[in-house]
Amino acid sequence: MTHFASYSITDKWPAKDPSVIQLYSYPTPNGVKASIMLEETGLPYEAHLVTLADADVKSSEFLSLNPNNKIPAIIDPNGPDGHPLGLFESGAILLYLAEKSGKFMGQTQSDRHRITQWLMFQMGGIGPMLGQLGFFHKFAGKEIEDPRPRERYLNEAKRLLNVVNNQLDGQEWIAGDYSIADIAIVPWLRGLDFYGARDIVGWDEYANLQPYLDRFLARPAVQRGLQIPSPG
Ligand SMILES: N[C@@H](CCC(=O)N[C@@H](CS)C(=O)NCC(=O)O)C(=O)O
Repeated sequence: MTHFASYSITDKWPAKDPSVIQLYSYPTPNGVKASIMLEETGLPYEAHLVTLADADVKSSEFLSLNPNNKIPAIIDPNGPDGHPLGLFESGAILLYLAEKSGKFMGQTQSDRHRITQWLMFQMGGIGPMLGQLGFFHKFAGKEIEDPRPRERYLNEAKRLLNVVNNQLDGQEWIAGDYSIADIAIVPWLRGLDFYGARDIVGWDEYANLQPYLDRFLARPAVQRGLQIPSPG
């Protein structure tokens, strides 16, 4: 089946080819997880630019797919039950695309669980904590005089970076082979530069982080995915 009748999002962002996966996103650390994964797997898809402006991400059309008003979100016209499947939450999207493509989830059931564990570590830890650090260090939160919120997120960011750094001792990727856990984590490490927060987290003290970021950025699919959808 290739119709999306229940998702009015396609009224505002019409599909040129309704037979392929539709991606609604913006190239932020959460957004590029989905575009990098789509580029890595080679699954056919079409990307739509949804900006973080209320007129896009809070429009009724976008909310028809993600009531949580956040990118990324996808519709697969050929979902597992033969019906279109809409999904939001970047972690859920990564798991789904890994299952659909049979890629980047390791070889064994144990690999699968370990990769899921590190994916959850990103979703519950790295993403929210580094995101809050960005808010209190670079954006509106930096005007708050009380130093405690910034310190709290800074300390938590450092603690989490130390966990990643230790896990990478003696291995190239976070959970064995390259996987969706890396696709989830590394865009957030890259984001520290955008937040101007590399120095305050002591980036250079973590010997394994820059080589990890470089390995990730050396992948052609990653380079392509980081530009999708083009913000114009
Ligand atoms: N847990 C969500 C977080 C997504 C998220 O925070 N998206 C941000 C951009 S990185 C967003 O859409 N913000 C718009 C808004 O909150 O209005 C996921 O991983 O998909």
